[in-house]
Amino acid sequence: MDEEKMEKLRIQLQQLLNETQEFVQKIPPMQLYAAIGVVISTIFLFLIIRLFKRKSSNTIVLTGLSGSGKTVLFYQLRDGSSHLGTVTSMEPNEGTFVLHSETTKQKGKIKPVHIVDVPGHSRLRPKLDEFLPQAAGIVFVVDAVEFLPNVRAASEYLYDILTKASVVKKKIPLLLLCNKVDKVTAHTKDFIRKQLEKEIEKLRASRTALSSADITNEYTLGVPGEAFAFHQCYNKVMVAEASGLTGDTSQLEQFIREYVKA
Ligand SMILES: Nc1nc2c(ncn2[C@@H]2O[C@H](COP(=O)(O)OP(=O)(O)O)[C@@H](O)[C@H]2O)c(=O)[nH]1
Ligand SMILES: [Mg+2]
Repeated sequence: MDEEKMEKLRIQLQQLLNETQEFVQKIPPMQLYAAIGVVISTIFLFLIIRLFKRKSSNTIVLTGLSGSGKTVLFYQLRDGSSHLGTVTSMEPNEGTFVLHSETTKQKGKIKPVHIVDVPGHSRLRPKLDEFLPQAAGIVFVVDAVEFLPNVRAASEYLYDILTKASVVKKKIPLLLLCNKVDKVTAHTKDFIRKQLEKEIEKLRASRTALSSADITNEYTLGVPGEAFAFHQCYNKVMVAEASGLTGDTSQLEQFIREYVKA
């Protein structure tokens, strides 16, 4: 029975092959060559496009003053837990992983994110220059509760980042992340944005007053004659809220996945 079927199939295949052969022979050779030419050049074009399309970065730099909650956020993104009590702030935490909230989806198909948590400690800031040039996005974490006592320091740090050549030239998007919103005393993100803009405005005035030899910042910020606002930056600056402690990191994850496509 089975052999009979196989034989039938074989004959059918042979017939199909013969018909195809006849068909191809009937096509004028010029047309055939043209068709082959089109196929080959299309393949070629695809290869060239692939070659020139630079491998997009998957690095997200988490930074901000010490105590703002970067390390807790890092663990929350990686493990879905804050690892409270085991957290130290002297070493950069670094890892390449699929976000914890994504692990329930088809894991193999999701592109991992390389996340670097660069401590805000001034001694470690050179670390930032190492990671910024390859960043797909920067997350600047701000403590929304203890915000006012730190506004000056935070603005200085943010100013330095926003005037770095690597950030300006590559237009690396920055997310101002107001963290610890689980506390009722947390300031709103609009308040934080406005205060930071005001502080940066003051910094800008004092820094441009310095003699040009003293200016270490590579680019100037904002529009001359206008009060500073984040929308004047060459790179996109967005504001969002989070709580690393309670695992409320959806806006942060949205930012990450906008710039590191899954
Ligand atoms: N209430 C609250 N506390 C937080 C939150 N995230 C971090 N903290 C606390 O803030 C402190 C500093 O956190 P850490 O992640 O070490 O900050 P880092 O120095 O920026 O890495 C720790 O005591 C955390 O428990 C948060 O979302 N809400
Ligand atoms: Mg830390």
